[in-house]
Amino acid sequence: MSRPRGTLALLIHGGTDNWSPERWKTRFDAVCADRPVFLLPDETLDPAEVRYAAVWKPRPGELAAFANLRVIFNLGAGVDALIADASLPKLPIVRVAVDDLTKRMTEYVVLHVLAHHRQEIYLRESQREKRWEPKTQWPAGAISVGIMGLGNLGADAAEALKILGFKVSGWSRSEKNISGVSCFHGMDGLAPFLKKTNILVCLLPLTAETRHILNRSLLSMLDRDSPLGAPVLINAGRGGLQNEAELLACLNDGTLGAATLDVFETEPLPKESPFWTHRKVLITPHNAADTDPDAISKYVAVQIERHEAGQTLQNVVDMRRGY
Ligand code: NDP
Ligand code: OXD
Repeated sequence: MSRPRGTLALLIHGGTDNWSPERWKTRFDAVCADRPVFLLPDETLDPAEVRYAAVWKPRPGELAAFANLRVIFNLGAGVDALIADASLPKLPIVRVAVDDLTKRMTEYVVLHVLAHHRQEIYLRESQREKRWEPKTQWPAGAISVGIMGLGNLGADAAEALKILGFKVSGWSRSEKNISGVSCFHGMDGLAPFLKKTNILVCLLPLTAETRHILNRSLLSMLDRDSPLGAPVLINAGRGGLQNEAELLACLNDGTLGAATLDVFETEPLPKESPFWTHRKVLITPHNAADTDPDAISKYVAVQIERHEAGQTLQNVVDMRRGY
């Protein structure tokens, strides 16, 4: 006799193209074979039937309605929005850790490190003003890139930057050993890490410990002694990691030479934000690494199969650490 296949409910509140709930439903129907999959809201669904929920930014209280829920699948890597819900059932939360997402983020990090290294802001301005005035170029080996967060995303980006010839270092909570990368960890390791960093890439999760970590005091510690002159910030982690008033002041007074920002405290970034028109800032609309429904629905389906076969779930969030 075949095992009963637990019902999967999809709660997706995205608003952007890749978060189209119908697109996710189509993908989950394809990979969950004979498992019932419901896209909520759906009045035909008895909440007591639901064993699994795959979610993106569910509304506070929404998940508490499923009395027999077993596992929550967050459809992205960052769980900050999900775990902010005080009524969240105390169940395992599985987050996304898939090669597809990792490689997309590495593309983004490489693109923006190279953009700053190869003086793209200056060159685009020159083009607009029809100025043929090249500045001296320097080799990648003259620049130290420091990555905050050496998890799935940070470690992969570090490997790619290393291959391009940058000096690469990284900072994490626990000790790491990555060949060719200078690894620092913990609060004691933060200042020495910053002191050797010219381009700071932030790929940290947003937690109680990391909120507003990108502030004036931290940015002032970055190394200015490189051909870039003033250091550069690339933040593709979460907007809550940056103190935006201090970041803006650092850009205005030269503490920072430039920044690439993919994430903001308020998203979409309000039209009146000074970051939109700042000449030292490159902005992307929180799409450094798109969450791909094909890759991620397959990942969730495999995790559910593992769970039903009595195996351990992978990439379960540690609620004490908050990521
Ligand atoms: P991981 O959990 O794999 O890695 C997180 C890293 O941050 C780990 O190295 C961890 O250290 C480190 N870290 C966490 N807290 C601290 C701390 N207090 N001090 C020092 N280091 C700390 O996450 P991912 O790499 O998968 O993702 C990182 C973040 O990227 C996500 O949480 C999300 O916010 C963001 N993201 C953004 C996207 C975008 O499009 N902009 C897309 C996808 C993700 P340790 O290794 O010791 O645990
Ligand atoms: C994520 C994101 O956390 O897309 O996966 O931001």
